Amino acid sequence: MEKSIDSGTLFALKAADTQGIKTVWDRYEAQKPQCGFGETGLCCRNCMQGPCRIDPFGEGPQTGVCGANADVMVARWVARAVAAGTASHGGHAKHLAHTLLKSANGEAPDYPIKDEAKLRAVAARIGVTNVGDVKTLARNVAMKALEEFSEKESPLTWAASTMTKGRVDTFVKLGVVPTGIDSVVAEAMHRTTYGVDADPVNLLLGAIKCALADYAGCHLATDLADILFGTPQPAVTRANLGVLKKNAVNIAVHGHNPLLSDMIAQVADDKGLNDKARAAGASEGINVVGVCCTGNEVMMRHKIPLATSSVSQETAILTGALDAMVVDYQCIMPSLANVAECYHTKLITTMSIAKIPKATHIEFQEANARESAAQIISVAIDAFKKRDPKKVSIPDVSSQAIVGFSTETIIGALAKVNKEDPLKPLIDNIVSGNIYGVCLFAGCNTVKVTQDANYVAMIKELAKNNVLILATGCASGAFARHGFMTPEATNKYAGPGLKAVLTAVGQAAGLGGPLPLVLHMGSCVDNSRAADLAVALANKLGVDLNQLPVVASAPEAVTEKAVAIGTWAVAAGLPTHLGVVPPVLGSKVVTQVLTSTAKDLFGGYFIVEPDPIKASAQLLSAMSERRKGLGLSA
Ligand code: NFS
Repeated sequence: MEKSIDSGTLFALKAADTQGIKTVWDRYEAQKPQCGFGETGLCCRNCMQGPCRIDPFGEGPQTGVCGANADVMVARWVARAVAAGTASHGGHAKHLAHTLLKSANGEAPDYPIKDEAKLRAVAARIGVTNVGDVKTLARNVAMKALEEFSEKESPLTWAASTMTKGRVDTFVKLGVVPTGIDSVVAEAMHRTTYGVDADPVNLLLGAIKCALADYAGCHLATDLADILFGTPQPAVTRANLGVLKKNAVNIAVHGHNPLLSDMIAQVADDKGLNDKARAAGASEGINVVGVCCTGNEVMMRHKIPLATSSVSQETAILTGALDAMVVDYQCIMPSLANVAECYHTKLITTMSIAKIPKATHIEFQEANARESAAQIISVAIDAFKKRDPKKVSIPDVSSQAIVGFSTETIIGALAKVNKEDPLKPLIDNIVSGNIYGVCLFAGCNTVKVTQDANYVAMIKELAKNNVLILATGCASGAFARHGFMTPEATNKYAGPGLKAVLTAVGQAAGLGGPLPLVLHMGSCVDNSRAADLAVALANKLGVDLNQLPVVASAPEAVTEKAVAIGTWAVAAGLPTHLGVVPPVLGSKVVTQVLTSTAKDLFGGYFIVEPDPIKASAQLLSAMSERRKGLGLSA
């Protein structure tokens, strides 16, 4: 199997081979064959009477020591994975909420309220009406956000106020309404520990409840990031390793929270620091690049180019030209420290909960954010002085990427076509079939398949069939690196109906050509933006989400966060494709519930299909079914 179809990645991996540096692909080989019990979800380590395992072929014991059977083991894994994902997005959101509160209280002067209009819009939506001045309003919004984390009497505001009424009613009916983000995570841990919930279906409903808290956490993170850093607007930038510069101090921001990356991006413009970089021999000054989801955050708000993402994160260091990789939390492979050790690159950790041995730890202080950022950049400049020119080899590969299509931007662009009723052009084109449906691509890159191959195969197939493509997270990284976020891609790959719509909207919006084939909506938490767009469409049409020809796909899902997002997408009513098989096949009940029963309960369901062409066909047929249901041409 090829490791990747990305020429930047392959170029860097050659350097690794030549120098004998191990990467994620080597470590994956070393793990093979991976444990069959684990692969099917039939290994339990929840207590110390274990580990217990169940033979998927029906031989040997059919329960663990406590009596938990295959269904319980697998369902517990799903619930715990969702809980971990929810804790991650929730932690990210809470961090922003604390900072917003500090900002309002004058304790974080480097984080002013940047988008007052968004603050007011969010406040109105969540029912914060005792307005006062901006600081008071921000304080009240921050307090309300922080209340979301512990158990309340009422449903989570950030879920209830952003979903359709039909969804909320369904969640109430099925008993899956979350009332606190952290409290639901705790509940998921409780019900999955030794000797609590032993009903697989009940466990899965618990997982769905937790996933809905994850949705609220994602939405909160998006809202608060927009308030503090600005709602994204379209920006033209580039993606792939070629964005690293031989004559600059190259700093990669990697991880998730814009609290760190946005501040580094801001401070990197400082004249004094750039002079310092030039004095050190970097004639082009400081060059910040992004990796993974935080790369998406600064890409859409500061046009910071994206170096790489997810599975290929080590390649940024393998160019020999990266002076510092600055990380916060999530999706950061510990192996970065070993790769960095082979070069002059400083790996800088910044968060107390995410340290890596051999990395340099510089605790990031929100109260002195600019100072912390300047300190980090200075370390990178010092590292640059130790760069070995003989080891530098940057592939001359990068693609243009037009990014930053927040919901507000998309509706703004549509308003150029119809000022009074911006959603009407979109709806009219869905009705006419010019747009057959909408597919949101999300999630990661995995070492288990050829990197990017399925993304590229699927987008060609769907775009040809006039499916409007949205993307977030590392999915958007893949599309950006391969040139799919350009008007040229629209001209080349969109079916006639889709091309006509993207061209009309692009021209009305003053772009002088079509919108890019992929509308980049941001990071993983920004899947909430895609949900907002779908909710707006459903409300406008007077239907529920489970009736819309809207689907989601994670062709290369990896993380527990992806499990959480996929699960709330299903609960939100979307047919949701996974291109890698999750460890659930050991339980017939769980497999059946996730791929079939869920459809009866929520309308959404998982489609597991590794083959990209077959997967596209299944998504198209799911859209066709929805179109028929709405009485549209299928
Ligand atoms: Ni989301 Fe995947 Fe990580 Fe972002 Fe990328 S690996 S689940 S896409 S960076 S969170």
